Amino acid sequence: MKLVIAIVQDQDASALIDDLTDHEYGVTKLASTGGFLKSGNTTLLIGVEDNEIEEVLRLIESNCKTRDITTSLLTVTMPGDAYIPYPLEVKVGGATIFILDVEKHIKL
Ligand code: 2BA
Repeated sequence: MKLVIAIVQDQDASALIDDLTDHEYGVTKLASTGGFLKSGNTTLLIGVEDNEIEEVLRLIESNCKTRDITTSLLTVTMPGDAYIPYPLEVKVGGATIFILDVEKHIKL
């Protein structure tokens, strides 16, 4: 068994969860925050059998889009110690995925 940890954008989470649930995968949604942009994203925990990984990856790929996000995280220092926000464009997503081996799965 594997645990899929998928970090996705909030905008994609709902449709992805519906799609996973329709295909009878169990999923847990966690509210998370990206370290770089310091903005909200969604982390999904999905426990699956080894032979289901490919289908789960396909569902994630079909629901998660790559988006260009413009942020003003970068600042330029000006004379007199003034900081001017400088727009920075980053591509976010579709999804950041980790797949872990599960030693044991217990339901009590
Ligand atoms: P954030 O950390 O907020 O990163 C958002 C986007 O900013 C990233 O998109 C990437 O395009 C850019 N970015 C991140 N760190 C950067 C840096 N040091 N310099 C320049 N640009 C940078 P994604 O790669 O699609 O990542 C989306 C979210 O997935 C991340 O949000 C973070 O929450 C998570 N993530 C990505 N890689 C991870 C990792 N190795 N471990 C844990 N979480 C990760």
